[in-house]
Amino acid sequence: MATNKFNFGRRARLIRLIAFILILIPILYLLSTYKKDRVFNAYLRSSHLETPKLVKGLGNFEPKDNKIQEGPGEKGLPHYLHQDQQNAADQSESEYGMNIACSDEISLDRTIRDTRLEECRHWDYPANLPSTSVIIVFHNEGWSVLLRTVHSVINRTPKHILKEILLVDDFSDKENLKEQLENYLERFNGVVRLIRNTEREGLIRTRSRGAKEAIGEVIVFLDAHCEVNTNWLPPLLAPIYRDRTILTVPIIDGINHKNFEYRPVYGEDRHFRGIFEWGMLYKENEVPDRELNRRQHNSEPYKSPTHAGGLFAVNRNYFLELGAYDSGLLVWGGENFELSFKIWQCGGSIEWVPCSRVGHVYRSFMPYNFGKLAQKKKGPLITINYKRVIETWFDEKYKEFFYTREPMARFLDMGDISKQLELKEKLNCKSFQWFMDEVAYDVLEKFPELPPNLHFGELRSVAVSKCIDTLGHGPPALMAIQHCHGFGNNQLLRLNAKGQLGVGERCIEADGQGIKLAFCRLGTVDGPWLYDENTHTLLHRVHQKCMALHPQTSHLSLMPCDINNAYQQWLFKEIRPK
Ligand code: LR7
Ligand code: MN
Repeated sequence: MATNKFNFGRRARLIRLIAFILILIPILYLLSTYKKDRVFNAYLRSSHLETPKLVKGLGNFEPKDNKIQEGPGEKGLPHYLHQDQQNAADQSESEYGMNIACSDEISLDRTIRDTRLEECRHWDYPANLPSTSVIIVFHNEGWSVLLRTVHSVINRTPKHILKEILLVDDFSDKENLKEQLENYLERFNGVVRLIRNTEREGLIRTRSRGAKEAIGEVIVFLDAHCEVNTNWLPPLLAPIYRDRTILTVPIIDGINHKNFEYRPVYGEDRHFRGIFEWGMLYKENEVPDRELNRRQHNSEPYKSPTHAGGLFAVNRNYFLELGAYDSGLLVWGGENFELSFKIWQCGGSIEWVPCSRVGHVYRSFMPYNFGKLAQKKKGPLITINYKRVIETWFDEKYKEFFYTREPMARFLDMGDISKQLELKEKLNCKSFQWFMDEVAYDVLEKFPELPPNLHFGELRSVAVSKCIDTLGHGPPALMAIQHCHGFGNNQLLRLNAKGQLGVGERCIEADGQGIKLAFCRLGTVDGPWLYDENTHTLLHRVHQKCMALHPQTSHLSLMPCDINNAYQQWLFKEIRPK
């Protein structure tokens, strides 16, 4: 019995031991493989993360191997066509504003240079980032450029975050964007969705439509000629994950419209942010120290007053709660300001994200017209858009700066903005002054408040009854004299109370060669000119000479003043939009 008992006890222990080992083996095996799996480890590290964390090794979403490929345009290098392809190149450039013939020879999956700061490779981001719809609106884009945008997103975005790519066709009429495009997209197994407008809506309304149709929690807008860079999306999503009222903007690299070279617009570690001048031209300015120093690491996001407009991420519901874009804005322009002012003044914020980089093709010119929407309007559409935006979001004082810089805008019909004002009221939005003081404090440094205009309109020579004209040239260029057309534009001059004579955002100055279009000195609003309303002469106070027209050559220059000489007499004639 005793032996039996002993035997039984020993056997039971043995069985327990074997069972224990049997259970342990798979556990040990699993642990050893998990150890090898960096993604799982990273997941363990970061699933609890609320905010990104700088780590020693590679960040959790970094690609493990960098693809090496050979071929035209690989690594983002420029690609040059052969001499005998010049015709095709020229033709596509005049059709699309970019060299599609060159793009056609470059792989849709080409590699590009990683242009990020080195530090960017070492951030862990929260693992459960919000699902994302990438929305790309397009009107008559070149095939290979549009599809390279799609391919780059597919290739460089973690699958589990990318809910869909939503293509919204704004009534293109190019043949290859019809059935051929639908067939091509089938290979993406439903990840890429295509919807089409039944009439031309312009990019602004088309984006709002895309936002409504999207199914992701976050929406990211891209122009239809972009290439996203390594690990571009997680850093854009991380701030939104923390706070749904943050709109994030990637740093935009340039893709050359002739040879498709991919390269950063600015040097490596200087940070820029979006501002504006008083005619509402978009500008970029080095980020003030006050903002930079708020951060711990140089690759962290920083706040920006505004952004270029095309590329950004935002929580979809938040965007829709803000009314998406003002639907009264037509086709192109100003929507970036509308959204920026709205977000900032109504409690949200905008961050630029150095670790997210996206390339964009800057075209040589705009290859499309504004369609029927523009024909219904009197005056330039973009200025009408700006007027809607400033009338909604600016305080009275700042509205005056806009009208001083764009005198004809006062007379433009901007339509009804009561819905926008209601929204501003409802959301209890702050004043523009608050925005200028707390967010856009670098704007007034660059573009000080504008003294009122003493005169604006065309400047007509008494002697020949023709007008001063820039001929559309950029500075530095000689000013010319032309038949007066009454539309303003290159003939719309203004003289302010501090003696600055300007056309658009440029200034008119004089030197030994003649009367010239020049860059206004940054941060100043004064100038040398004095107009005498009795003698109609324009005195240059520094040179103590007057603006004169040469009777034979029509050259404009400074001459010793002679108030009785009709070639030195000038009349400002106010003009109205036609
Ligand atoms: O009627 C149109 N319908 C469209 O769908 C006109 C255009 N589009 C599409 C077009 O195919 C493209 O995909 O809309 C997108 C933007 O149009 P672009 O590329 O002609 O605009 P852009 O790059 O010249 O201009 C910038 O300013 C615009 C103002 O309304 C938009 O905000 C653009 O998105 C914006 N682009 C960028 O911010 C990229 C960086 C450029 C800079 C600085
Ligand atoms: Mn663009």
